[in-house]
This record gives sequence, C-alpha cells and structure tokens, in this order.
Amino acid sequence: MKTALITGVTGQDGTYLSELLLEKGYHVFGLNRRKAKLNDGDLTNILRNKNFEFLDGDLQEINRLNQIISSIKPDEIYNLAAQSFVPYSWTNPIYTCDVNALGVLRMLEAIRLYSPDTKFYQASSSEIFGKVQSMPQNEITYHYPRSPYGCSKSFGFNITRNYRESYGLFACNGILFNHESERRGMQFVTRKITRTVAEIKMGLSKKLILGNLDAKRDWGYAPDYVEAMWLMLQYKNPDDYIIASGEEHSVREFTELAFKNIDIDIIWKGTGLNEKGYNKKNDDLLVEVSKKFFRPAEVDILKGDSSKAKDILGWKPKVSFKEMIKRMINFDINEIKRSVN
Ligand code: NAP
Ligand code: G4F
Repeated sequence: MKTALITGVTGQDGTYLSELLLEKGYHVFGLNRRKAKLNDGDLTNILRNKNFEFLDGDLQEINRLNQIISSIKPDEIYNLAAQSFVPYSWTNPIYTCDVNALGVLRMLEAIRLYSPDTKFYQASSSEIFGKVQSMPQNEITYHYPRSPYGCSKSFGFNITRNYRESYGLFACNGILFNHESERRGMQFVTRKITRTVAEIKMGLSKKLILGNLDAKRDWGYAPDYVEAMWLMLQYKNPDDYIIASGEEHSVREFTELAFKNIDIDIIWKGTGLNEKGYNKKNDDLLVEVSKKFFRPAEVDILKGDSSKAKDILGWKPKVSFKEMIKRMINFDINEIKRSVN
C-alpha cells in the first residue's frame, strides 16, 4: 500500500486531496496543528477511514518534522500547509515567511536527511507572478510578487527546484492559480460573495461589502486542481507545472454571476469607492465598496497557461467558472437552511 503525508490536511485542498488518495488506496497521514477544538466539518468522513491518520505537528517545528519523516518515510509528501491569506501576510510578514518559506526548507531538509526517496509536492502559487510581466503566465514567467505572501511562495518555489537540482530529490512545484469550492475559507473573496449572496437570499444579510471590484483572477475548481498535484508525482520525472483554467474574470463579474443565481440582476452606479450595486428590479442597494478591503499593493490580473500540464500530464479542468459559482451558492443556501432549522 502506498503512503502519503499531507501537510495542511485541514484546509480546502488538504481535504479534497485526502479523499482522492484514500479512494486510490493510499494510507494517508495528515499533519495537524493541535487545536483546543478541532473544527472537523469537512474531515468527518475522512476521519472515519481506517487508512487515515492524524499526526500532530507544525511546519515551524523542525524536530517534529524530522521525527515524523524519519519514522514514516512516506512514498509521497504533499506540502499544502501555509499561512494562505494574502492580506494577513502584511499584518504578520515574518510569521508568514517562517511558515511558507522556511517551512518548505524544513520539509526538504528532513527529506534530504531521512527519506531521500520520498517524492515531494510543493504548493506554489500564481501570487509569485504578482505584477505580471507577460500574459498569460507560464512556468518561465518572471516572478514579481506583490505581497509578503507572494515573496514567501517565490522562495518556496525556488528552494524546491534547487533541492531537485542539487540533491536529485523528486521535488515538484505546482504553480496553482486561484481555486475555489464549497470548502473555501470564508475570508477569500469568492466564498465571501457566495455566502453573503446566500444570506441575502435567506433574508439574513442586507448587503455585500467588497474591496477592489476590478481585480481579475483565473479561478478554477479545487477538486480538479488536487488531481493535478497527484499526477505530478506519478510522472516519471519531477518538474514544475502551471495549473490554471486559462480564463480571467473580475471580482465584479463573479459578483454579478453569483447574484444571477438567485435571480437578481445587478446595476452598477458611481465610481471608485462610491461605486454601488443595485437590484435592477427594485433599486435595493446590495453591494458597496470599502477601503478596508483594498491591499497595500494589488495583483491586478492573473491568467495562466497550463498547456505543459495538459501535454505532459494529460490534465485539464472539468468544472467551468459558472458551474463552480452555482455549486458554491447552492451549497451555501443549503447550509444556511440546515443551520436555521
Ligand atoms: P487553506 O484552506 O488556508 O489551508 C491551509 C492549511 O495549512 C490548513 O490546514 C492549516 O491548518 C495549515 N497550516 C497553516 N499553518 C501551518 C503550520 N504552521 N503548520 C502546519 N499546518 C499549517 O489553504 P488551501 O486553499 O487549501 O491551499 C493549500 C495550499 O495551496 C497553501 O499552501 C496555499 O498557499 C496554496 N495555494 C492555494 C491556492 C488557492 O487558490 N486555494 C492557490 C495557489 C496556492 P489549520 O487548520 O491548523 O489552520
Ligand atoms: O480571494 P482572495 O483573497 O485571493 P488571492 O489574494 O488572489 O489569493 C488566493 O489565491 C492565491 C493564488 O493566486 C493563493 F496563493 C492564495 O493562498 C489565496 O488562495 O482575493 C482575490 C482578489 C484580490 O485581488 C482582492 O483584492 O479579490 C480582491 N477582493 C476584492 N474584495 C477581495 C475583496 N478579496 C478579499 N479577500 N475580500 C474582499 O472583500
């Protein structure tokens, strides 16, 4: 039986990847930071599986990582753990870099010293491209990160490639563009929108307050993206791959489509911080802009070219942008119904 260690197992991607590997017959170890109370909603089924095991540990604790990796020597490690919220990386930049940059190096050192045959996947990010230097972005696009988070992920990318080239480790970077789902954290813009739109539909909220409506992202569906992680470690050679949908959409467009799912057309009036979104039918105010959600430096646009992953790994996304929004809205509406009943 193949074994895998997933760090960040309680996060969006960690739960989907655990399900995928368990389905494929793996024994899965999930690195978990100890918490007073485990919020195990998305992990309920996974925790019942006899082939899943939690291991307490933290990317900041080198001794514990060495101990875990030397004792279980897994076939594959998926390093998904990170401080993943970009705005918080300005609030706490040193912590962010300790986990997201040095954390990767701690994992690589543990593998190099104690389990050099283990295959390693690093969760890299399109945030490394930041102020993009070419369109669309591919594996050789220049890094120009715009946040401490982006800088930390650029280090993680480079040190992973360096350990592959210096020590011959089977180490891959998946440069994943934004991917969302029903399990996305509530602070990220997509889930904030779908949850608030669902609350408006259920009469629990009056309006949605956002930051930069003009930011454009290349959004895909998380379950499709975790499959690409697995494919990278199954290919005969280690390499780095862009994983993206190849489409760009603005936050404004995402908002309009989300409201369409509850039969509301949005009409925009005003500009900049004074821009507002109204219900076309009755002129109700539904969307406002607040300075609070703007960033010190913005990534204006991201759009990925995943043709290398398509050609070599045979990977392509299955769920469309529209379908993903529909699934997220329906899930949020049903979850609210369940919680109020
Ligand atoms: P997420 O939902 O925020 O999950 C992050 C995970 O990391 C959680 O399980 C969290 O554990 C864990 N973690 C944080 N700090 C840790 C530490 N010091 N030690 C051990 N575990 C720690 O993130 P995600 O969306 O699943 O993303 C997975 C990875 O892909 C991240 O590295 C992210 O930066 C990267 N990425 C994400 C996207 C995207 O669009 N989703 C795109 C590109 C790259 P707790 O439950 O204890 O907080
Ligand atoms: O949803 P976001 O917070 O995601 P962001 O910053 O693109 O980062 C996500 O994707 C990265 C991959 O490119 C990952 F590496 C990272 O871990 C994370 O998963 O913001 C998306 C865009 C930004 O331009 C932001 O300024 O939405 C804009 N936005 C507008 N209003 C908002 C809001 N973002 C948030 N979080 N909240 C708002 O109210």
